[in-house]
Amino acid sequence: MSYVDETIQMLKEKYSAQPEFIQATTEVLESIRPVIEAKEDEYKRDALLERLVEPDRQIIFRVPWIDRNGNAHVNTGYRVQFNNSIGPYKGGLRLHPSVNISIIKFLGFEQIFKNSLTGLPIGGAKGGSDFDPKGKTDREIMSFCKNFMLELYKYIGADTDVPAGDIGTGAREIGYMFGAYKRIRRTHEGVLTGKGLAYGGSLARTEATGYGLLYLTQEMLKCNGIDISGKTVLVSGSGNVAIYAIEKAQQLGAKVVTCSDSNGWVYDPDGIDLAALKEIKEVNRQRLTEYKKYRPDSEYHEGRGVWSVKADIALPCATQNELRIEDAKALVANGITAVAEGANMPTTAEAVKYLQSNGVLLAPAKAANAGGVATSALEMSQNSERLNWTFEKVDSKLKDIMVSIFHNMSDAAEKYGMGKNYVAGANIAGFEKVLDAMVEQGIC
Ligand code: NDP
Ligand code: 2IT
Repeated sequence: MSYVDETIQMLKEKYSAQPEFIQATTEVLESIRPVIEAKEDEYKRDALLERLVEPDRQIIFRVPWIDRNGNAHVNTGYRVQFNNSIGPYKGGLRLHPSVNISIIKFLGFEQIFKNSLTGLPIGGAKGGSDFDPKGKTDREIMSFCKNFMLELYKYIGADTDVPAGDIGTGAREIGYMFGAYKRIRRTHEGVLTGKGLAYGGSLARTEATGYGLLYLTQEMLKCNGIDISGKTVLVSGSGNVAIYAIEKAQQLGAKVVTCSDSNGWVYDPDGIDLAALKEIKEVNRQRLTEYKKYRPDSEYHEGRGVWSVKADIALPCATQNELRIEDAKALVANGITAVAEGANMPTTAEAVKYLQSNGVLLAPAKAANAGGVATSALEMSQNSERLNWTFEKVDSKLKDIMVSIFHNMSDAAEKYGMGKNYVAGANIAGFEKVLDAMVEQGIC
């Protein structure tokens, strides 16, 4: 059995209770097979793959917090520091009731290669908690965030590990966590990104993941002879990534006709009203059922269904495994041209294969949504030099990074004879730099 297959089998046996982690590692290991096989004996002797798939450390802790009635609750906090070969650990914090160690490990593993693809010096990590922010008051969120940081602070720092936002963690939560960190450590440092502009945040970080997704999508389409302008786009989700993906898609002349939340989805044939969506989600923190009040001609449907609409481009921007085989079949039947992943691992392995084998251009998450963490790294640079860059400067660097990520993954796919398999291209291009760094630093 080859070294890659041995490693996949070991993971399946050892972590059989961690399906998302197995899904993410299997995909990457399958993709990097040709790179490993070129020096299989050496890598096996040095347990390179075992060192790659086992996090440097996994921190799991208790987070007590107090609700509006004075009652205490306990959630579980996580920080998985996966790999710091190319820079300090970097990755977001997810607050969602579904969070468990499998989800945090898959996200941390993906982050290693995503961060490498940005070309910036950042390692891979992820954290979060099974705390559910929905329906909580500001004070309850504050109580949770302060208590979360009361433990997390021991393990992070501007040159050690720099967390950021993810599902359920936005500017409000980062602010409360930063305040707690600063008070405990007595130091005002760039320990978190996605900070408010008043205390060290970067312009364009809020927009970065969604904008970056569209910059990469635009480049991918352009290189395949397609103009994004005039195209019809499906977006899922209605959070940070979805909202700014819709904004940039509209700026580029495309028409976005859907968005969703965990309860249902909106179809607006005239194009999503972004001002209404921002007011509902960013200002009022309401459900998408409100959208019809702003746009009486739109449709609201309970449950899933975004991928059943006919369009040219699909941008899954909600969560993992939200685009399944039956969705892939519906998209292909409706003539979809491209899928670009705003969320992390939103497409199941089966759906990825189906889309690719039907000629759909598929930009994988670790490339397509890398604009968020890339701009986080630009925030770290600004914090280090104690300067703030203009929106235009950050946005233009973001665009350059996304264009270069597209070409790196496309070139890697080409080099290994994989045509337009951008999934494999991104995995290989992201891995090569991590590989060099791990080999040069010896076994540790
Ligand atoms: P938000 O919390 O701002 O928004 C998440 C959106 O996805 C909401 O509309 C939410 O609906 C929906 N959603 C979340 N979980 C589920 C679920 N289990 N089933 C159905 N819908 C769900 O998060 P972000 O926009 O920041 O993150 C979205 C995705 O993008 C995630 O995969 C994240 O890891 C990824 N990402 C985020 C980056 C960032 O910078 N923020 C960077 C790179 C990737 P509801 O409100 O009903 O829960
Ligand atoms: O998945 C991701 O890349 C993020 N949630 C952003 C991480 C970051 O450090 O900005």
